[in-house]
Amino acid sequence: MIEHKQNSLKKETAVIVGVITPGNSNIQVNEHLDELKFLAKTSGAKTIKTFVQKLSHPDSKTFVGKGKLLEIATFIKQKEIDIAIFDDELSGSQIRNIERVLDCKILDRSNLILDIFATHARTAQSKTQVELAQYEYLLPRLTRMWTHLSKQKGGIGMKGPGEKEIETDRRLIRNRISLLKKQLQQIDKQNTVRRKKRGELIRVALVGYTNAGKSTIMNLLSKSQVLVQDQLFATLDTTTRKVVINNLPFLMSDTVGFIRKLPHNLIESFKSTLDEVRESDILIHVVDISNPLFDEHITVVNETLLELGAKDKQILLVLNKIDQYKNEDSTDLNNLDNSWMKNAYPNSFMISALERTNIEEFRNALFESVKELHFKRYPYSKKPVDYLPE
Ligand SMILES: Nc1nc2c(ncn2[C@@H]2O[C@H](COP(=O)(O)OP(=O)(O)OP(=O)(O)O)[C@@H](O)[C@H]2O)c(=O)[nH]1
Ligand SMILES: [Mg+2]
Repeated sequence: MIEHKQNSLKKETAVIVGVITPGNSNIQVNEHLDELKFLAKTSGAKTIKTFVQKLSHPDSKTFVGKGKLLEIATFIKQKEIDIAIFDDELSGSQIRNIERVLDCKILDRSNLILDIFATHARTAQSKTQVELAQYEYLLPRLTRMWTHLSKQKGGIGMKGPGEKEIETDRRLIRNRISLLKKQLQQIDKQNTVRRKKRGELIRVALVGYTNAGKSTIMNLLSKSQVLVQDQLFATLDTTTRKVVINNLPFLMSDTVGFIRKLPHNLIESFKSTLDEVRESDILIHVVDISNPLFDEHITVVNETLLELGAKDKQILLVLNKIDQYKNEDSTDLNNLDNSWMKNAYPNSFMISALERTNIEEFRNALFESVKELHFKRYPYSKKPVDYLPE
């Protein structure tokens, strides 16, 4: 795997840089930057200061304007900051221009996401997928990174960038990319065989924005012990467990979370991990309702599902973390059925997976959905009466 992982970011200090464009409110931008801070924290970096600038669009050469960049440079020099993190994917030339002024490590949102994925990957499949996404991200930006790569390959040993060496590295990367793609195809084949062997059970997948509580719900319903952490992308590999409600068995999968501006090549390379989502019968879309941008999160998840070709499934919407809901709009928390959230999402379930609030109601609804589908698909299996609650 490409080596710029958690260790390299440990205890490093960072500043965060974002722009407020006409379509976005200050509140929205601040939330986006808080999320970037959370990504930085998950990678092991400590954010010291956030810089924002109002612009009609990010500057094509330096992302923010020249004056702003100089202001950031002064701060970085004074405080000996290690990294400047930008809230958008930067082009190779933007990185070079910015680096010249700031004289520190420049990372963008995609870098951080790739970094976290690299650190959290556990299986051969996810490790291969992350490496593929990293190289695809690197390829168009190679002019800056080439020295690092030539070191990794050993032998080239050049001191400064030259087109010939960059071309050699490009070729090496392209070869590596095609090898990784072949390896992934092989892993996919094995996984498809494994999935087919599972037999005729209804399949349910937990999907949602990262950190929404998918794994917590998985553990609650399937009595398993998947990793739960207050971190972004704690889950990368899909876990599938058999769940039995009222004697009716079905399969439940916990999957990788989504995020806004998820690098496109990550979605591409994680498509096979997300086969479970594509092939499942019912999706449980888990939302962290305590996040002020939960509406936007729902949209991001729906768009990602669309991109994966999994939007037309039966979806149970679960508004989680009601215990932490910030009651700024005076919602009556004892009468959530009359709340604006319930009006906006009438078919949703409001729960707290942590405090186990309304879990039974949700479990019953899930049971009804699975049962209905089960008998539609297997009309001659056991009679419905066998699955009545005990
Ligand atoms: N307050 C509160 N916290 C919750 C609730 N459900 C989950 N959490 C916390 O939210 C954090 C993320 O939970 P996870 O279950 O790991 O979330 P996830 O959706 O699987 O996240 P990723 O795998 O990282 O995408 C953990 O710290 C959980 O303890 C809830 O109902 N209320
Ligand atoms: Mg998880």
